[in-house]
Amino acid sequence: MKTKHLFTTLCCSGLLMAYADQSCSADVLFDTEILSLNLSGGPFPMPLASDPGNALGDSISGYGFVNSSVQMTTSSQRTSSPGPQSLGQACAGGPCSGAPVDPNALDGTSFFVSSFFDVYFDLVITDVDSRPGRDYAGQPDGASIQLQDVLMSNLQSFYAATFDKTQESFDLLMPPETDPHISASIADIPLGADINGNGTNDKLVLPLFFYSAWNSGRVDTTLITNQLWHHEYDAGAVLEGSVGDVTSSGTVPFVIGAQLPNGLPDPAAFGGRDKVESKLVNPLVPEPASAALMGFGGLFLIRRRLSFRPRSVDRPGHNMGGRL
Ligand SMILES: [Ca+2]
Ligand SMILES: [Ca+2]
Repeated sequence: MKTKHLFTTLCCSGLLMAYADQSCSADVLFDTEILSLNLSGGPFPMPLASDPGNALGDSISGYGFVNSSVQMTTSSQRTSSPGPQSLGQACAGGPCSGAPVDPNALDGTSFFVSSFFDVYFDLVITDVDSRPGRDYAGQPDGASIQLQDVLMSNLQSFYAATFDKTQESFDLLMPPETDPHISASIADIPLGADINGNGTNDKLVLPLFFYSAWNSGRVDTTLITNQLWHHEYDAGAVLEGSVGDVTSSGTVPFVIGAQLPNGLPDPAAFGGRDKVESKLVNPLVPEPASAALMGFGGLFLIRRRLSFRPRSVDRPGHNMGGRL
């Protein structure tokens, strides 16, 4: 996988020497899924009104701006005909072989973590602009546009974390707010209409999605000890995009959300409470005590099998036409 290859290259190159010594000797791999996004905010000026003559005075290339509220959810959250899941992986150390991990041995180890998600999301963009002429092309005032199953692949974050055997997902997930997930791909969404009236249908392009899990307000839950966790957190995001002819690379820019003075997404502008699931891929090295117990259990099982051998039993799952 392209992203996994990047993990390995980064980890084992001189670029990350501070972490390489420890993290290249072991790896911890998680399968992840964004279970829910509940991002909302606005109003944001969206270039979705038809204004070829610039009657509104501030239109660009025939696209007029309409103040709009925006809601973003994962496509898998839809109650009616849910869309694809938003899956990902997070690799601490590497190369991520999925070899057995021993939480006791790794406790306190510094790792460099690389995380990605392929996000399928739905956007609902609603006209909240009551000014004359500020309506979506061909729509009445107050209309909503729904865009479903938009794919933003390879949303990536790289960050440092320290393995803690007492914490959910060993404290390796989610990244700190200062290391947002950032898109490494472009979502291209045909709108099926010619907004600026130049004879060519238009599309909405989203080249940048910038997504931060806030440090405060995190609630992590263990579902299965050292194997499965849920992470709930406050999030902020910025989506930068443009609207233009399907034949162009986009002409009129827009921004959903806003950046704080330090450059991070402002959750007050476009944010919400989101949830991620993480599942350990590596098998766990058994605790010495439970390993011994398993040994005794195995012996007991063998003794039982030996003692029951003379009896014939029905085995419906392996029925070969008669009694075994
Ligand atoms: Ca309107
Ligand atoms: Ca057009």
